[in-house]
Amino acid sequence: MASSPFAPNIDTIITIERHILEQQSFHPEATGVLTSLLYDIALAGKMIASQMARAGLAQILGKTGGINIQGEQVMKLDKLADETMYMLNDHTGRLAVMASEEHEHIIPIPKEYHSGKYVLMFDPLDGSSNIDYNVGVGTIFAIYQRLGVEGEAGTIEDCLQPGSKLVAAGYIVYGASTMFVYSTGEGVHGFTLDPSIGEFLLSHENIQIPKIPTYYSCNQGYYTRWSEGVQKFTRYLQEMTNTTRSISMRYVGSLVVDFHRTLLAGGIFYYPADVSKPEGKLRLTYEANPLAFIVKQAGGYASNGHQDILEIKPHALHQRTALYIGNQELVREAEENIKRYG
Ligand code: AHM
Ligand code: MG
Repeated sequence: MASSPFAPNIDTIITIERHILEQQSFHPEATGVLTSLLYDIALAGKMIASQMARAGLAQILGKTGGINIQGEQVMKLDKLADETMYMLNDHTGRLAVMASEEHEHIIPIPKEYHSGKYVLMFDPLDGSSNIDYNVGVGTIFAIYQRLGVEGEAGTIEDCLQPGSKLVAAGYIVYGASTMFVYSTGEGVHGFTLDPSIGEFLLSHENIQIPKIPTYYSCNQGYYTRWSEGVQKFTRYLQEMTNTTRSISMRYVGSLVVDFHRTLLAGGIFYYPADVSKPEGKLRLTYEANPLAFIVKQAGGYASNGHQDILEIKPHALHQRTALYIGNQELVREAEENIKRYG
C-alpha cells in the first residue's frame, strides 16, 4: 500500500470499488461486468448490514413476520437478505440465472431483462438460527460463468458446475463490524465497513491462512455420532490442546463466522457426516464451494473427508456435503484418519 504525500503516515485509503477495479486491470480481456456484479453484491451487503443493525429494534416494533406499529409487515431477516440480493441483481443484465439456499429451484432472470454471462449462487443469511441472540451471521456468494449462450435463459446446469469453475466467491460477515471478503482468483481481500461513510475500506490485504493453527472448530456435541476416523482426528486435536496448548476450540454455529476466524487465525473447521446426517449438513453449492475457493486462494484446503471439495460435480442444487476446511496439514490429517479408520 502506498503512502499519501499529503499525510505521509496514513496509508492510502482503498475503497472496495477502487480495489475491484484494480483487480480488473490484471485481466486485460475483462469487460467490467464482473466488477459491477461484485460491486452490486457489496451494496446488497451494506443494505443487509443496515437491516441487521436494526434487528433488535424490529423485535420491539413488531414480531418478525408480523405487523409493526406503523402497520407494515416486518420481514424475517433471512427473507429480507434473500430479497435484497435478488432485487439488486435481477435487472442488471449481468446474470443468466441465480440460485439461493432459500429457494427450492433456480431463480430465473425476468424475461424483460437481458440474460447476461454470469451465474450467482448465494446463501443470503448463513447462521440465521443465531440472529435472535445477536451472534454474527453472514451472506456467502459464488459466481460462475454461464455455460450456454448469452441472451438465452440460464439453466440448472449453469448452477451445477464444480467449484473448480468458480470465477469469484466471497462472503459478508455481519458481526461486531461488517466485513466483505472476496477473491477473483488473485488472492483474498478483506474490507471493513466504515458505517460513518457507508463504504467498505480495505483492511485485510492478500489474506493468507497462518501456517500455525490457533483454533479447531466443530460441534463436539455430535462426537458420539461420528465415525471412528473423525473421532480419532478430534482426539488428536484435543490432545494437542491439552499437552502443548498450542491450539484451542471455538464454535459459533454460523459457518461464515467460524470460517472467517479459521481463515484469519489458522486452524480447521469441520462439519462431518454422521449417522443422522449421512451426507453432512452444509450445502455444497452455496456454502462449501465458495469457502473452498477462498481458502485455496489463501493457501489452505477444503475436503469432504475424501476429496477436494472443488473437484466435486454437484448433482443437485441443495446437495449436502461433509466439510473439512482450513490449514492444509490439518485437513490432510483429517482425510488420513478417515481413510484409515472410516
Ligand atoms: P442452516 O442452513 O440451517 O442455517 O444451517 C447452516 C448452519 C451453519 O451456518 C453452521 O455451520 C451449522 O449450520 C451449525 O449447525 P449445528 O447447529 O448442527 O452445529
Ligand atoms: Mg447456511
